[in-house]
Amino acid sequence: MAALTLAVGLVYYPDYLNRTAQAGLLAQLEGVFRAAAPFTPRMPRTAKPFSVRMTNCGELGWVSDESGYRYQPMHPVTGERWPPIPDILLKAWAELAAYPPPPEACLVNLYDDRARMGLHQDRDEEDLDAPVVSLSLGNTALFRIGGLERNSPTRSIRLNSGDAIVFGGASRLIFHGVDRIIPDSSRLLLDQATTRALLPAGGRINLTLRRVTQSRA
Ligand SMILES: O=C(O)CCC(=O)C(=O)O
Ligand SMILES: [Mn+2]
Repeated sequence: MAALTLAVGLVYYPDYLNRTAQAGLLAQLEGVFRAAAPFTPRMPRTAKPFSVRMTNCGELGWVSDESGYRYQPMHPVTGERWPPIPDILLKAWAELAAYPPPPEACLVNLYDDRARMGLHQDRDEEDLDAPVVSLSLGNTALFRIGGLERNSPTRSIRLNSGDAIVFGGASRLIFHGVDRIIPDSSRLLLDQATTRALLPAGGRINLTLRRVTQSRA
């Protein structure tokens, strides 16, 4: 498995999942979408809708609305508990996180080709010793990576279908975001569109695994 260290604690795994594993993961994600339909989060205070749609699996899910950002055990629209995290994702955490407590939350971000995500830090978790493990499926994202300050210098990399990236240690709180999605850069979601009606027929899916509560005394 190729691993490129981009900064201390920031490791990029190109082609972490091969095409067969990506299709297997999509099959498992279809069950997640059936149990927890994607919703449109809103910005705290302003209630402006995100361009990204989301759902979650795991004991806790990340949500955002007028009351703020938070983790909660239930879907904000249906009030149901989130479905379990698919095996392929638990295995990715076991292989890539080097952190024995299992992930509690997997945020599923759905990007259409016009969606983006502004520069931000992942800092709603209590356990900042655990890394964040992120996987990409579908169209390529131009992913911006900064430093620990909002105005630190940034660079961008392409996250392609099957790639993984891990933010841990000294890079756990780096600023990052998605500048844009490159249309028609992957066939993965198009190819399964006829057989898996619940999945998006294009765009990009990002899976972000996190430990939320403190797992060490
Ligand atoms: O879509 C991505 O690659 C990043 C998602 C992200 O940073 C987040 O959900 O916090
Ligand atoms: Mn993030």
